[in-house]
Amino acid sequence: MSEKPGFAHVPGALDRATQRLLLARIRDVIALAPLYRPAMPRTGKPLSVCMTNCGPLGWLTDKEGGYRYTDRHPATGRPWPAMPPILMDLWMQHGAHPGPPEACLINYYDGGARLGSHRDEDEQDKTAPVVSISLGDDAVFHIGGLKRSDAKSRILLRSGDIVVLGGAQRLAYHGIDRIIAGTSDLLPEGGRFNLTLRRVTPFDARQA
Ligand code: MD6
Ligand code: FE
Repeated sequence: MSEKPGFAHVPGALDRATQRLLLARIRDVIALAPLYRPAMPRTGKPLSVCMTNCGPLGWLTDKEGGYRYTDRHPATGRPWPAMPPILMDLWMQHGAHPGPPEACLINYYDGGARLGSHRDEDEQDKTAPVVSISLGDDAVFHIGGLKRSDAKSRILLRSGDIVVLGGAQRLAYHGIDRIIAGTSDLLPEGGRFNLTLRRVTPFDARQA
């Protein structure tokens, strides 16, 4: 937990058996919706992170269309695979939001990958938190404030950790400085998965 309201870091939220189970579900998703390398808007510069999604919506970026949510995998043209029940459960436990998650963005980092400082702001409904789960090698995560120039603090995210960005921190700048290769044996191939659960459209409890 932390001094920043709306930000939570839960070290060791998932035990090793749960991490293995979740990893198997992520492998199932990737078998249907392969990891691909997205590109930055306008410049088309490739990201160092590979991505895919599950759930009714998925986040993507490419040169022509920029940052957005779509209902289909950009390479296969098929709908994103269903969200595994274990991810719905983790959203309920850590997200504390009445509506179900609509997207799970799956990021894969090899030893050299990083993710520049950004805000998650492509969701229409910003009242819902973003819940993040780490699997595999340790990562150096930074979190600042609502302005890019705000001071940043750094925390080590380890396999099984959960981070929640909600409330006043929902739109805080954050990113991954680097992966520390060889710090986990969960993934035989090495590297790190990060799963982020998101609510995209406003949830109307009266329709539930
Ligand atoms: C990562 N995480 O851990 C990148 N976004 O690889 C994020 O970008 C993130 O951890 C929104 C909320 C929590 C996060
Ligand atoms: Fe993010």
